[in-house]
Amino acid sequence: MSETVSTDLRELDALVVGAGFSGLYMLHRLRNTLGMSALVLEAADDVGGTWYWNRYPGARCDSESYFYSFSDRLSEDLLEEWTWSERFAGQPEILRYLQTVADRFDLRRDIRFRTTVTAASWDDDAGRWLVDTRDGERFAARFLVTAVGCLSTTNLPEFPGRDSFRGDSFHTGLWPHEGVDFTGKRVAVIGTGATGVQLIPEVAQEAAHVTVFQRTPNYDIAGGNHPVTPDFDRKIKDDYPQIWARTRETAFGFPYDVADRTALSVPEEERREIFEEAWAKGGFRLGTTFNDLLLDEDANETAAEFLRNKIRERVDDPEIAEMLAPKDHPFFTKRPPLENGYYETYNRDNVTLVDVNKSPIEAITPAGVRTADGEYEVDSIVYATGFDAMTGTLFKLGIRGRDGLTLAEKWAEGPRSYLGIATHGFPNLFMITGPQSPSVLSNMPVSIEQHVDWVAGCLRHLREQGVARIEPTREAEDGWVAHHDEVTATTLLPRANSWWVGANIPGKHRSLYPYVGGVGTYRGICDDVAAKGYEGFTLSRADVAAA
Ligand code: N01
Repeated sequence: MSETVSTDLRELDALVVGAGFSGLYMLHRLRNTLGMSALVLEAADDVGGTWYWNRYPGARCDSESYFYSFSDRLSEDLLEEWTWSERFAGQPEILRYLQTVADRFDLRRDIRFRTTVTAASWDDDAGRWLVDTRDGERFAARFLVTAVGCLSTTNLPEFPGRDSFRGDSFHTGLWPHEGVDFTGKRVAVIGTGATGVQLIPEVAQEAAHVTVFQRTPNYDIAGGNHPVTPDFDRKIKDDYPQIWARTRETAFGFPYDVADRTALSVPEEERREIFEEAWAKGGFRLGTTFNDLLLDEDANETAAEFLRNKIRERVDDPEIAEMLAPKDHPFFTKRPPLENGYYETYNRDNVTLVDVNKSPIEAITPAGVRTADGEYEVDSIVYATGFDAMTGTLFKLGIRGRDGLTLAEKWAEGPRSYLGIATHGFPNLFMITGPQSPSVLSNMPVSIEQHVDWVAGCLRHLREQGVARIEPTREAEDGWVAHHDEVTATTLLPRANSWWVGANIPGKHRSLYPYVGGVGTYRGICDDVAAKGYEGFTLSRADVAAA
């Protein structure tokens, strides 16, 4: 395949937006496997995506490092050579890993850094995408792949007076590279999701005082982080073929599956022991102890109460413990944070918890944060307020399809996709971990690899068949959306005001954005679509498309 460069328009086989896990692996497949001309456009000045931007204190992955990485699909040698230092690796180590991948596979030469995409329009006559950047550059490519991550557009709530604050403010998703010294400072932290829960214990050790503004308490699960021993590392490396095989078949992309038993089928004492055992192991295993925790309210309540009691055991002040113990939503209907010493942080003299559900934040003032109960004077504010997830960044790309409609317009009433990977009206567009795919309800690298490999297989098929255009049919898309909604309705997930359903962004359409049917099941569906010659897609040959 060819690449031609003219003075004002660079023509490629494929353009990829984003150089995190998805974009790096996509580029590797496009260029190194398929021999296509490909370019990645990346807003940052280095690779890493999420792990480039989220440098806040305590940032680490919540999946165990040994399976939060590329699998043998990328390189068996790299798996053997790379050794993680901690059970849950910190941000600097994961960023180093992604930089290593970029260097090892010589990816940087086809990544354009400091390049923000502002528009992408389908040119139906020429059968290509025209992509514009903030600096006025334009690129053309037959295929456009979004690899923008699911959590890459920050959510900064519009508190009245936000810009009047005299001190320093930070969003965790745009953390300064040089770090922040909170020594001796009075710090407000707004938000207690997975990010706040990682950050708060770290800042509390440094700051003079931390005031935490909590709107909804979460069911935080013990992380149980610890260094990786050489024995454990060797064992994992020896087991890798089985580990990866398991991650591809299980519900959440972890190498362990959900136990095949319901919570209430087990006597109370035995159930508690099962929870205790999972708790002691740490990480998301607690969510896999019974197969109906996400389906049945009574079953769910057993896990919820177990976790509330853990909070009560660890927090000295019973009133604060009750403030931290969630009662308004079932367990795992919001993403449970993993914590390492989070609850004990509230036993410190220099930490105050404020319930902004009871007395909401009314304004940010020059001196700090004002709630209905009074003003909290601080030197710094940390916004751990999350992201406009899954669609925020896709919409910002200004993607305009065949009929001139933007993706934001098409999805005004919620995402409509086929398999979460493509959408009718937008030919030759692939979305890595797009809405209505397992994405954020799974171990991300596993789902990323599955999508990238599926797209690469599809592009190979198109080339072999002389196909110039691929687009899902409206019927296939309607079918997928109906299936997605049907599976969603069997679960408790719609019950919570989570970012999974878009509830954190005022005005955002409420629906479950990721697909909850399970990683293994989903993979089977995608493979089946491919095996049937990309069933549900319209494939047009070059001569037909041009006619
Ligand atoms: O964001 P969040 P996050 N007034 O949206 C609160 C992933 N992650 O950055 O719950 C007051 O979860 C909001 O309150 P509420 C992971 O998938 C992964 O923490 O909406 N409060 C909540 O407490 C995670 O789920 C890792 O009522 C307001 C907080 O801000 C996702 O990223 C590590 C508010 C936002 O929590 C997002 O987590 C960390 C307002 N107006 C994160 N607006 C890894 O393991 C929002 N809040 C890789």
